[in-house]
Amino acid sequence: MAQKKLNIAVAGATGAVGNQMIRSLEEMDFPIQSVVFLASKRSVGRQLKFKGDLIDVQELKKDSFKGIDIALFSAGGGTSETFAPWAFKDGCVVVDNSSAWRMDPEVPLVVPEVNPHAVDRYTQKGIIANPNCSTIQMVVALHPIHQKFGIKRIVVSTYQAVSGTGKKAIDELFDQTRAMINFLDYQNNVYPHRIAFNCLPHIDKFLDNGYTKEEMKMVNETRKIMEDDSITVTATTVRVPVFFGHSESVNIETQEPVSADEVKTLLKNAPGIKVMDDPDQNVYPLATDAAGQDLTLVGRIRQDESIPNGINMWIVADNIRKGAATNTVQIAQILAKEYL
Ligand code: NAP
Ligand code: 12T
Repeated sequence: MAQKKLNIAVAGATGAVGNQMIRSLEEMDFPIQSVVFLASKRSVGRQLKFKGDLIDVQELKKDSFKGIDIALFSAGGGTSETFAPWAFKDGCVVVDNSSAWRMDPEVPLVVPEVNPHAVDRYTQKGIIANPNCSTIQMVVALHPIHQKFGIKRIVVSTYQAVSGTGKKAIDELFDQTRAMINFLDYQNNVYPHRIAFNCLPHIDKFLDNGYTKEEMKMVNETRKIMEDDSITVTATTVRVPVFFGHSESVNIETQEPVSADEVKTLLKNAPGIKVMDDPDQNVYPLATDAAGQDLTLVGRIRQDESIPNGINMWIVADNIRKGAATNTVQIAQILAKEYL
């Protein structure tokens, strides 16, 4: 039977993530009847391309969701908080990219390679949350290891691209880099310090415990997606002068003994992953390999020789694709195929 075609809205369509959502809907051949592109008042009058047609951008309003089956949201946390309940009132399911709803016990938090079954709880609030970008790529790589060897503890440090912060941050890295190499003055507008030729151990707000919100998202979201509160996680999240692609150094301690070769074999056969691990040939995943494609890349897989059951690895993905837009469209695909 042919799949039912759906009416889809993209809220935040003019942003870095929204633009990729539109491209992913096209690339992944989503079953579409109609599309509506929503953004702020500022964008009214703009047009965006979809499958060769030019579509007018409309202002996001409470009544934007009448007749819409699924709305993909990437217009900031406040916008999601305000508008997702209005969408639900009109029978529209929201797949939300912001952090607003992720830890709500009535909202499933889904990575299709890890917990696709959680989608079935979308009926409670009409919202499915898309996890944080750094968390998504980490759990894609760690879930198969957890299933087979049991992960006790995760220690992660991230090297995150500026595109995670949106269009203005992409411009800031570009403008500062150009200013620096021409010995000109530069401005810090998006980040509190210069990001060009620098590393900032600061992503999202600082909390009372000394961690940033981004670091605590990695702790809490990992446990929710892997459905195991016994896993302990500690994170340091760092912004680096890279445009696209988040990289992560990940150390795990497992319950069962595990070798680097076993992990390589396991991950080579796992969904959504490409192992790139041949140090003799200088093969390991780079942000430049990850950018523009949808797989999570894993390399530098090796024994942690400081503990009995430990592994180190390097995990890289396109933060705007698998970290945001692609994962969101994959969730919507599950909804379209199995629930709507
Ligand atoms: P961006 O490039 O700055 O784009 C922001 C988008 O939101 C634009 O389309 C903007 O419309 C729209 N918007 C802002 N305020 C609005 C309002 N009051 N009403 C309607 N639309 C509004 O940012 P981005 O990088 O695409 O990120 C967008 C959001 O996605 C973030 O705030 C975050 O919640 C989420 N995100 C999640 C992840 C993740 O880890 N999964 C990663 C990145 C981003 P205008 O063009 O009209 O201003
Ligand atoms: N501040 O949606 O700046 O949890 O890279 C994702 C990325 C928040 C989020 C970033 C952020 C999120 C960033």
